[in-house]
Amino acid sequence: MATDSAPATVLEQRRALRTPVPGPRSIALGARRAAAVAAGVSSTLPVYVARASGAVIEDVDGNVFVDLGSGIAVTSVGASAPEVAAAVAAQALDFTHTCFMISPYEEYVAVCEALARLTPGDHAKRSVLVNSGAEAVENAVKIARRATGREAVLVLDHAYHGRTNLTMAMTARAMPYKTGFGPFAGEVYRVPASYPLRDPEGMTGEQAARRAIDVAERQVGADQVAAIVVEPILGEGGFVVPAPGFLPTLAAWAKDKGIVLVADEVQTGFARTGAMFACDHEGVVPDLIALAKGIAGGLPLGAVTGRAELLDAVHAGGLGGTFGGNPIACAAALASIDLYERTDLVGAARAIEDRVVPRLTASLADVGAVAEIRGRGAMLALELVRPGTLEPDKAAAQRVAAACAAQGVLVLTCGTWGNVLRLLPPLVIGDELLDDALTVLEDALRSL
Ligand code: PLZ
Repeated sequence: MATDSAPATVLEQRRALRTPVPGPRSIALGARRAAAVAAGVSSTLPVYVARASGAVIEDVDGNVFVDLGSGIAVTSVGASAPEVAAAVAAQALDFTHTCFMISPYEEYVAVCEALARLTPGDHAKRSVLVNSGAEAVENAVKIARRATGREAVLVLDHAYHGRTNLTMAMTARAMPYKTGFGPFAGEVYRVPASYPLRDPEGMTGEQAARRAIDVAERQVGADQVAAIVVEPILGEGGFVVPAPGFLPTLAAWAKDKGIVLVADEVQTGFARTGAMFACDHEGVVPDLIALAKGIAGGLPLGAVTGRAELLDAVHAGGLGGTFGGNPIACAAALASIDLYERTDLVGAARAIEDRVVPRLTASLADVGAVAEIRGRGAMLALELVRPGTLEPDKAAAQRVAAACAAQGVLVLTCGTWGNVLRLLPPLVIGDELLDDALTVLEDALRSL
């Protein structure tokens, strides 16, 4: 596989506004969109993209935005990373698809080898490749059920696992993900998460885990449970880092009860949190890990990696899909994984945390709406409340995001109550660009 073709367009890493946001061309495209695209698909910042590179996005009106979203934690290696673009181009010229279930190819095998090497634990591992995060989570549940012969699945409050029928059932928040879309898949049971800002003061991670285990044992029974699925840091639910000890206590309980521990690292995976996987921060070794997003530098790919005896418990033909592990997506993954390792993007994520957290902590100390600045690596968040209370303030988060957008900084929100601003820059963002975006964010928060 050749990766030495011409590099993709590289944009200057600088914010620039040439028109109001959105500009006239984006407005015109918005009108076409309204007549052609389903209303159920919405966009955070309705500017239409012409090009993107590194940590900037240029729209069709020539406005250049600082990207603090990475397409929801996907383009961690940078948008249109030249190495990824070259690998994609080379693979497309070799062959675009055969279907791995029909006639296999080396790229799929090489991605599975890399995942076995990179994911937590040194046990024998196997992987299956799919197209999305939701599909990865669904397959992890299928594997856990087949391997254990049990049916129940435990999930956390505030969880997000996807939009397919099973993963909707596993996702906590009704609006916009579930409302009107039932009936949902059965045998999914929700237990409390660890949410330090909102848990009783002083509650330890172990206590929070015991609270979850108690619900599971009373309402389901440990011997009925195939899997417990956890996001090591809650993603869409608000970038909530559990209290130390929460994950290890759940892991120990799962091990003791023969329950498969599934880490949904779709959002936290691939260097994002300042470790290759978020489980690494607490030395937790999941039995299965669900991956997607950052795995392939922007190409659609997902994976389940885990204990060989679990993956291999599934009968031949029980896992797969037409496009799963598409060769172009695999080539992009191999190029991305090379970048994560060779250019130390784990270190880059830590450096982003070190640059952002002390600065915002100091500069926003007197902004009463900011209840907490939290997160790990380049997965950081600010939870907004009505000053002096813990009452979530969604409107404030939306106002800040809109003010940032108007100034050329793309900031996403999240959280069960929609009141969390999240920062997910590409890990290659330069210091100057990051500082510039933080100034815009600080100004927006100060003028609340
Ligand atoms: N698991 C932890 O974060 C995707 C979805 C945004 P897919 N999160 C962003 C939206 O509104 O659709 C996600 C995740 C975690 C699973 C998924 C699902 O990944 O690739 O979107 O299916």
